[in-house]
Parts: sequence; structure tokens; C-alpha cells
Amino acid sequence: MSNTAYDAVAVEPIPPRMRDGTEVPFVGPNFEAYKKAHAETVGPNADQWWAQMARELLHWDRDFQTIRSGSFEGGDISWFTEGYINASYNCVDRWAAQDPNKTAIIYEADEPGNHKYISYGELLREVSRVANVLKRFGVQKGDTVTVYMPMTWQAVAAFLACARIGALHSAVFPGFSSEALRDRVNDCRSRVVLTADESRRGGRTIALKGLADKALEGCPVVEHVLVLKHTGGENVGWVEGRDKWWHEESAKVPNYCPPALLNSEDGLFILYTSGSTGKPKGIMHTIGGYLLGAALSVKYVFDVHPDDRFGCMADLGWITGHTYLVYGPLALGVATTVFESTPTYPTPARFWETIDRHQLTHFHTAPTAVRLLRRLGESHVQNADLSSLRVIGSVGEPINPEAWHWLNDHVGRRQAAIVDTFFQTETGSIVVSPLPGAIECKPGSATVPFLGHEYALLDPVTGKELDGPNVEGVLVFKNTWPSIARSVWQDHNRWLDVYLRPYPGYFYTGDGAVRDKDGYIWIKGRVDDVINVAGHRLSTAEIESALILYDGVAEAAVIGAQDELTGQAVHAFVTLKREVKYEPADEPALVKELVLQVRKVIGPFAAPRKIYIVPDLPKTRSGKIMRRIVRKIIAGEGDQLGDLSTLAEPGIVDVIKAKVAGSA
Ligand code: 6R9
Repeated sequence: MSNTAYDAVAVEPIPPRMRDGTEVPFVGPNFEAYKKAHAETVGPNADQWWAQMARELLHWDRDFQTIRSGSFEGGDISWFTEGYINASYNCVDRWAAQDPNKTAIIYEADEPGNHKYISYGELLREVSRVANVLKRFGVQKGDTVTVYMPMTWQAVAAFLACARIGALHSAVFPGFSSEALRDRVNDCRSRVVLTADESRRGGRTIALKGLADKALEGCPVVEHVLVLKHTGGENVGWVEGRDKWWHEESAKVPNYCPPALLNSEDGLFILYTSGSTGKPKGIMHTIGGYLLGAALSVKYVFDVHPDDRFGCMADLGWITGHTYLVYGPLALGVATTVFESTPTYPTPARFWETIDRHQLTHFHTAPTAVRLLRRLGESHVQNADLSSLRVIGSVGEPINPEAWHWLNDHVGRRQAAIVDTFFQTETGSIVVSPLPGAIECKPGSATVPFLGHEYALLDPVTGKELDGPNVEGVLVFKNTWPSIARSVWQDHNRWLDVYLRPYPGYFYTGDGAVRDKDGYIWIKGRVDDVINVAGHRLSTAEIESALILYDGVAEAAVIGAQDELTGQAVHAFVTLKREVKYEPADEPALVKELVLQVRKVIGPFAAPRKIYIVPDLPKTRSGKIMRRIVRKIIAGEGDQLGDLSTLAEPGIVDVIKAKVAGSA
């Protein structure tokens, strides 16, 4: 499919209830309304608009005078410079003061039935106690605290406790290996680590404390480990003097801790991203700007109103968990969900039962989960009452049109709006997305820039802006915005090199994108996910979408392999839906059909040179397909795969290696 073929994609209408007065969306009723709203938030009045939003949505302990300063060229971005603001106060105290019994957190535990509602009043007490414990451990403003905790409501309290006293949290996925944890603790020099005895997910128990202990053997700077008794598991290893029980320490301190007076540009958290090479980068965010981006995008992108119950299924160790599970919903004073389980435990109806049980108004997940559930069939989604849902979000990857339609038909039932939201750890909050009451979607497109954001597509070689419709280039942003990261922890030069120096005057996302005839943005994936076959620029996402259009296909990972004749050739790894009856002997015929499928959907030039049918794909815990791993295996560099610590199921690597070796 050439880039102009995006123009042929059918436009999906805005759901009737966003237009007929049932809902009153913040921005609507059509594209014109969006255009008008957007125009007022960029250009000459932009700073005034940001200042107004900051004062409307957040509580400032001291007002700011400067709205924006610094630049991409200078690498010295700063917002609301003189302002004093405490994120914990904004997310907890002001709502607890209004109504201490209002639900802050819906905790859906791994075992169905073990859910719990935590009120703003209760959250304030827990946050305060943990903050007081941290203070007793000697944690001060500007220190880092590593949070290696299960998906439980106390992990949210841990973030907010750090924020309360001006310490930066560094969350590490509970599924990360000991080595990965060790490297992250050492990089940010945390003296304190918060963890739990065990974590539980999908009925399986993970010895979290054991993993932490192994990691901490290599972390001489750690002085205190605070351990939440989560499962009550036995045989938890213990280092006397260093390890303390959460409940015992909490019982020794007062129930209230005053929020610290902090500057808007003080650090809020560090979050490590798994770069494809080198050691992980600790992306650093600051308080005022980040919190504004989080609150603003939850309000407008998800059209959130005060009594909503937000359900973001992302893990807390991911930027989506930070912004759309913790800070955004709580800064608006709505209920947020901590979902501890998996989409398929104990059955593939788990998400739908959770939405039904808590009458969630919003459901936010990743394409990988949607593809998995689509693969397991519609029967699981049919019996749940999903009528409370108003907006459904997708994030993390381009969403294949088939997955989009599945969400729309079977989950939203054509009543809810779907928002395909694009952002990055580095952007802090959503930068490209539809607004539910204003933008008609084209499945597969993240559509338009968010309020206050201006983007450009650049020619990757000349760095010139590409104007007009039907162009493809690298996605960059012009002008700074409040929630953009400020630096890489202890390595400002790396921040400049990776994001601000490649195209001076712009923030470089590392993603390629197309603008179609209507000005809609189609994210094509990381620029290293672009394949060039005999001069045809193909996106891995595009070929993958063509493959999963084929009836029995569940997921696909496409890479470019070196080829003497064509520069690169397309290689595809494909998994099948569970119900497909498949014998290894059928493989040649199936492969032939799949090649035909790609030829049919995209064109003969995109036909895969090789297709491997495999039981699973290598993925990160947040569900991103790690194409670099299959790329290296294909390139014969299977012994140089580098850091596999971010993989959800490391065992799949050997299965894929064997498959590739067997078909050479
Ligand atoms: C939020 C998150 C960022 C990368 C980003 C892009 C991909 C995220 C997307 C999307 C297409 C979307 N990405 N959302 N691609 N459509 N809606 O995932 O942050 O982990 O830092 O990853 O994810 O490639 O550059 P992070």
C-alpha cells in the first residue's frame, strides 16, 4: 500500500451519544471545533492558554510568573519556573478534603472477588505513613527511591509518598530480572528500595523479594528495604538491619505528613526506557509540567468528568501506568483502577467482568492485549454489561485496523469512542490522539495533534519540513510543552544527543509518520522498523496488519533482512489463533497463502521472502514486539542479543532460533 492509499480508509463516525446530547464532550461536535480549539492553544496565545490550564487544573502553593522558558537548542526547558507545587497534595489532599469517602482506587486483585475500594481519605493516610517512613530512613528532597512492587494499590501510595517529600521514584517492572533491577538501582543510586514479599499475576506467584535480594547483592548503596506483606508467603529471605516490614514501620509513624514545599522544576520521577543499545536511559520528569500534561490529557483525550471510574490496564512500571493510572486520573479527583491480573485469568472474560463489576467508564489498554483477546474469540465478551463504557483507549503501538474494529464492535458496541493515543516516556503525556467528541477516526491512525502541540514531518536526510498532504517523514515536535522530559538522569548530554540534536530546534521522536490527504497522522513505528525493499519504503506495521487480516492469524512481527538484490527483504514471524487446527505438514501451504495475502493487500513488492509460523513472539512486558531480537536472529547474530531482561517470556528466543536454523 502506498502512502496515498491511506486516503481510501473509511472514516468511522463519532459515536451517536457524543453528538446527540447524551454526553457533552469538552471539545465537539466536529473537526471544525477541534481545529478552532487547537488553533487557540498554539501560536501567539499558547503561553496564556497553558497558564490558564495550569491554574485551572492544579493547585499551586505559590503562583508562577514565568510560563515557559528555555528551548530545544539550549536543552534548558523550564515551565512555571517560580511556582511551588506538590503532586501528592494535588492528587490526594484536595479530594480528601472535599469528600474523604470518595473512591480513589479500585483495586482489582489477581483472584476475582478480592477487590477493594480505597477512598481518598484512606489513601491520604497510607501515603502519609509511607512518606513518614521514608523520612525516618533519611530520604530527602532530590533523593531517588526504587519502587519494585506488584500491581497493588500500595504501589500507587508509594509513588505519591515519594512525591510528597520531594524524592524521585524510579519504578521497575515487577517482572524485571535481578540484573535489570540491579542496574537501575545503581544507575540512580537509590538508598531505599520498596518491594513486597511476593507478587501474583494470572494465578502464578513470583518471589519478588527473592529477586530483589539477588539484585541487591550488587547494590552496595542500598541501606533500607521496605517490604509489603502482600501474599503472606513464607520463606521470605531477610537481611537484618536492612529489611523492614511495611506494616511494622507504618505503625511507628503518624498518619499525616505535611506535603513538602517544592518547586515546579524539582524532579518528580525517573523512568528507565529500554533503548535498543547501550545501558537503559533514566528519563527524568519534573513536577508542575508533567502533572499538567497528565491532568489535561486525561480530561480532554478521555473526556473525563468528576464521577468517572477510569480503567487503565497498564503496568505501573510503564509511562502509561504513571500518567494514565496514577497522576492523570488522581489529579482530576476521579477513581482509578489498579488491575493486578492478566487479560486471560482465570478466563478471557476477565477485563469485561472487571469493567462490568466496577461500572468503569473508561478502558485503556494496548493493541497486544486486544489481539490476544480477538484471537480467543467473541464468546468471552458477549455476556458482560459494558454499557458504562464511554471511551476506550489504545496505546503502545499502532493498532491494526482489525483490532480497532474488534474493540469497536465487541467492546464499545459502537456506542463508545475509541482513542488511539500516541505518546512516549519522553513526551510524558499524549501528544497525538483523537478527541472523542470531535474527531472521526480512521482505524490505524492516531489522527491529530493534541491541544497545545505542534508537530512536523521532516525529511530524514535534509531535515526540511515536509508540507502538505500525502507526505512521509520523521515525526518531530516544535516548541516545548510542559510535560516533556527534562533530561536523562546524570547524563544530560545523552538527552541532547538522542532527542534534541538530531534536528536542531525540534524534539525528535524516533518514529516515522505519514500525513494523509485530510491531515491525519499515521504513526509508522520507530524509524528503524522501516523496511526498504528495492526502493519501496514499507512499514513493518503495515505488513503485519496485512498478515493479521488473514483469518487464522493472531499476531505477526515483520523485519527487514539484508538482501543482495533488493537491499532488504521482508521476513515475517506469525502466530495463529488458538482455534486454528494446524499440523506442521500444513506449513508450506499456509505460508503460500500468507504471501498471497500480503501481495493482495499491499502489493507484490511487499511479499515476504520468508514466513515462520511460531508459537509466540518475543515481547516486552508492556506488550511491545521486540523486533530487534528476531532481526538479530535472522542476521545470524543470535549470540549477540544483548539485554533480554525486558522480555516477558525469554524462553521463546530459543524456540525461534531453532525454527530459523531449521528452515535455513
Ligand atoms: C506510551 C508508550 C514509545 C513508543 C513510540 C512509538 C510507540 C506508543 C503508539 C505508538 C503507534 C500509538 N507508540 N503509542 N505507536 N501508535 N498509539 O508506549 O511509551 O514505552 O516510551 O514507547 O511506542 O513507537 O515511540 P514508550
